[in-house]
Amino acid sequence: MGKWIIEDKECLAEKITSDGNKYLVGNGYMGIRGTLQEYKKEEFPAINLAGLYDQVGDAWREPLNAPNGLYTYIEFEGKQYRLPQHLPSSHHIALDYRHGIFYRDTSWETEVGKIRVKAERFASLDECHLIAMKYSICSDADGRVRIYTGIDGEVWDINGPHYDEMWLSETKPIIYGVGITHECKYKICVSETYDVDFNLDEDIIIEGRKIVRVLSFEAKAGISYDLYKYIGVYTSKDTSDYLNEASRLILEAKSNGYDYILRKHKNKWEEKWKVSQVTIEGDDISMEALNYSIYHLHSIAPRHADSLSIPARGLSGQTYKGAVFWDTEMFMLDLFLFTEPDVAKTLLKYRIDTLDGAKKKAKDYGYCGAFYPWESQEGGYDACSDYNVVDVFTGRPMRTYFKDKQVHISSAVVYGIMRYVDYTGNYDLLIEGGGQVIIECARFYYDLLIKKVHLDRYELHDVIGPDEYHERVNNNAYTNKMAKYTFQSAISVIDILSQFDALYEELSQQYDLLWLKQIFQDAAVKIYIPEPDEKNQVIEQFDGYFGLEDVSIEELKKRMLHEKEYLGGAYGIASHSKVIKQADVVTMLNLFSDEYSMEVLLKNWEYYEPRTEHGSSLSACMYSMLACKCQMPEKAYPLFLKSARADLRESTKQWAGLIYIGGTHPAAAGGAYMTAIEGFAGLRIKDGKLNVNPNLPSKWNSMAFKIIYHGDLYEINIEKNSAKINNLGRYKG
Ligand code: IFM
Repeated sequence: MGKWIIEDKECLAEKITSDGNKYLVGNGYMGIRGTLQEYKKEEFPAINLAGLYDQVGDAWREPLNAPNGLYTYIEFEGKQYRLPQHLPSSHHIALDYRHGIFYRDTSWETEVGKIRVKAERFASLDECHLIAMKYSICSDADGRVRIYTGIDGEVWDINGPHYDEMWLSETKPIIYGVGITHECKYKICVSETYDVDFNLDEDIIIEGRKIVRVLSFEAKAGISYDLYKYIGVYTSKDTSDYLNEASRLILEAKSNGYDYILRKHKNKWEEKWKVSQVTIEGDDISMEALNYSIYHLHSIAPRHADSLSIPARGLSGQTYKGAVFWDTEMFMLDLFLFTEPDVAKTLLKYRIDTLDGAKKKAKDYGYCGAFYPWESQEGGYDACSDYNVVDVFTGRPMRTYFKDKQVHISSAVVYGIMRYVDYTGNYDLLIEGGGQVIIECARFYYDLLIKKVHLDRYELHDVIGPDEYHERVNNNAYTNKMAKYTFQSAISVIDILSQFDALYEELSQQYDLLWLKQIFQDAAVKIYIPEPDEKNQVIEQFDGYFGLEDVSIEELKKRMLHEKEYLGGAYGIASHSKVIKQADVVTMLNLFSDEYSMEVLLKNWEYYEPRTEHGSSLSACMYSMLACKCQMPEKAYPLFLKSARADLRESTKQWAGLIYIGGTHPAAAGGAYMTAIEGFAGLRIKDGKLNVNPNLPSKWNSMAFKIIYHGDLYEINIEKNSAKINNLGRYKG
């Protein structure tokens, strides 16, 4: 089964930020960055919370990091040993990504031999408010050890501090750190208690925003002293009784014991893998990267809520404002749809519950219907700024139009809901508000349509497609096609809902449904969808794209005057060229591949791939999937690995000027999963049945995975020359 472990033995200060992402553990309620126990805010430790945000002053609103209840370091014979200040003689970190457990093992030389710290920790998948840690110390010589352990309320923030106050207190045997947020006055409560089976003296000190226990004992050489820490995280958004709940939880955990809660946590992970593991024979690198990607998605799946989505950087911190983009529906959703439909429903319910925000946004721009936020936060607030990029030459913020013009975001919501209907066979989500979301999105696109008097067709002007380098273009093929898809979806949704009398009646009070069907039908027929060019079969990305300068990416980059200059927008050097940031036409062809000939798919892949910078981690998987559909698995393979290894390679962008923009890349992780399942295995629904059309890369001898479709669990085994789909019966969850 392979090792399911990633590890690192180097101790390099510059890897602190990327390790934080790569070694993340989480359970959907919180993500704990893979940093060390002794790290202070300068080293970016974070217990990042899902779905809670705060704004201080005019800075960007961002998600919250909880007070750090893992905070721990040691002193031996009066001298501190901690990273990054004290160079170790050996250091090893590891992540068991089958079970979401982070390990460290560090030794330092002291005057009388070595002192070694070994630790492991996890965010329980069984109990989302619970973190547990085992911390062991062993020295070569007898000596006085002090363990400093407690809660660090000096939290790392990008745009903080978010806690106006930090209450630190002790009610034996528990210590608490409760932060009160600036904007909504949320109380973020962290409780902590510990257990040891040896004698020690204990003091508690409060210094600034830290509450720390000082645990002292005489250590004997060669004996391992184990400290078990239990940490509870509750917020006033979870319950008004957050303090009692946080206390009850950790006392119960302590009485059950570390091994017991670890076992329960591991069992939960095994349950996930039973359905979601993808087995690849012949290529361990792919198998590791793919399952590691799946691990990341499981770690951030909101199982504790029934209406919550996943931010573009998962739960790895505050970059990208912790906001939800189209990434969730278009890239991450499929894993959950195929292996845990309840989570897929939770993600989509978030869009249903934020419909009012989307309607307000449309209204603010002078349109009807629902225009979803480009960067959605709590309550459907659009966190996207009008000035998303800083001009490196003038230091001035640059006007960007992502928020105003990436209108394709609403169609991503529609796509997600319709996909849920297709794969689950259930109308529950449509009935619970999803139907209305689709109608509102269709109304929005209808309102955006433009008709030139001499043409009997509708157009969409002044938009930004997935390729963000070319702003404010007309007739972006992807956007127009997705708008058409939205009209068609709305028509079928109105038909579906007509089967539910009470709901249909209720909707009829708000809308003239027959008339809407008519106008959507007209729009779906008449909206202009750029066709493949007769000569070369290539679809023009937007009006005028073919007339732009055809310069290679390499040549273009030679023109850069600053290594961090932005290539898109009004003055960007890519804007007037054919160089694009990420898959655009290719994304469209992927989604609608059945409607185009193989020749068109291939010609467009060949045309756009060399012109695509893959400047976004969302890009490679789309090219990879389309390459599979063009029966080019060898071309698909490196692009698949690029996606699957986005968080393993440490080569993703971590800084933009002085702003930390690193974090995990769950859309790339989801894209890797889609590529494996829908690309290499070629899974799709045909005539209401699951179908595979495999195209394995030469290194893969076979591939096996499971899928939930219409409530049944299927096992799919693919060999070089054969494929089997086996129905295992009703999936009981
Ligand atoms: O949603 C993406 C976008 O397509 C490219 N820039 C980053 C966003 C978040 O991942």
